Amino acid sequence: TDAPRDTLRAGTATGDADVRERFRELFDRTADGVWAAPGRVNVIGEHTDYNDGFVLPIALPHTARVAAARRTDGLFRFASTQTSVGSDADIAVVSVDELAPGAVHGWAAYPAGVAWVLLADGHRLTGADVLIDSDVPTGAGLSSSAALECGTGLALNDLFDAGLTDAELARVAQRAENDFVGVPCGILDQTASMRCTAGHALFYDTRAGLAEQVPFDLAAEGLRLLVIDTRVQHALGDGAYASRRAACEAAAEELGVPALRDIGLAELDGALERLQDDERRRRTRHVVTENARVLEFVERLRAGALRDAGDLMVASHASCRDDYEISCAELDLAVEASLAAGALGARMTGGGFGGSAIALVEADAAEAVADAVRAAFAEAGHAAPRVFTAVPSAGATRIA
Ligand code: GAF
Repeated sequence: TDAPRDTLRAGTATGDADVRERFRELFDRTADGVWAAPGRVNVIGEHTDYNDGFVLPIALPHTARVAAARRTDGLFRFASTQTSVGSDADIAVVSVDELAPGAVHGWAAYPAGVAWVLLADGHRLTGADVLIDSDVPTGAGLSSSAALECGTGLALNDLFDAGLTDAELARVAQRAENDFVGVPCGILDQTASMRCTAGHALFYDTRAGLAEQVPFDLAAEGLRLLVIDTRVQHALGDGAYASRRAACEAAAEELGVPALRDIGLAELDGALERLQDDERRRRTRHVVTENARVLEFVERLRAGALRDAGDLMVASHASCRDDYEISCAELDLAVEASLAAGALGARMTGGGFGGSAIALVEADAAEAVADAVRAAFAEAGHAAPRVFTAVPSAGATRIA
């Protein structure tokens, strides 16, 4: 019999052999090892991380694979198969002494930033050759940056016996992005990349640093989670992300709490009355209700009622769109078209302003939902989206 048509296969992650061979060609030496760190989708809990709140990501099968070898002469050489194989000009070279914010630009700032943070923390890094081969879509809100950072962090941790835990490496990666690259992101993406496990969603309390692996076996329940990459490039560095974060911090200060996490659903109305500014009120309402939705989603997951959790995704999207104002026409269309075609729930995921949406669908409806989204995009004159299945995959690990 014919295999069912499946245009929604999960990631294309290859093994370690390719990147090892390319490392040898480029650097004319053998890699000491190969590490892999995944991208992620956040199932629910958006823009809650820097408010000390709750998130629920899964890791994607798409990874950044990092082949690396120690050097002893104080030089770092960073290369990417996406930009630089075979060409010396595209290798970012920086010495331990020169490594400082602003010294490295473009994609190489992410791995270089990780080395800089480790050095700043007193780890004795003496240089390394690093080649990165990633199939995490970039600019798609799927944490391609965190994958680069976490893969590099794990590699350097092993090469120099730094002895850091996954949670510590997530913080190192976040600091690289905050202080070296200059993006004021929270801890969601790096925690997902370091700490997710296959077949689970990671319920993470960003204040307590507590992680719980919640079984998220979509296939066993006859469900699929589609990722719809709108191909609208999102960028967190353009000020909109920072302004959301600033509004939340200002609201928390006005309310006299350390973070918006400290406002529960029961206190929301009172808090909204006390806030003077309408923008702060809407940002606060998003964060408080979104935290509550994460908790409710996890309850339903634990109760084996994932099928009934779609309404929380829909409410999350509306809150991101209307109160937090981080959606865009393509994300809204991806969600609306998915729901109209029978998705159980759908929402934008990640930072917003473009990037990807996710849709929870019955497995046997996946192709029809994907086709409906593609048709709606064509009809609206948008570029064709990239649609694939998100399989909850492993976090960062050494693969060779
Ligand atoms: C981006 C950020 F990097 C995360 O820290 C998080 O704030 C997310 O947007 C929104 O939930 O991915």
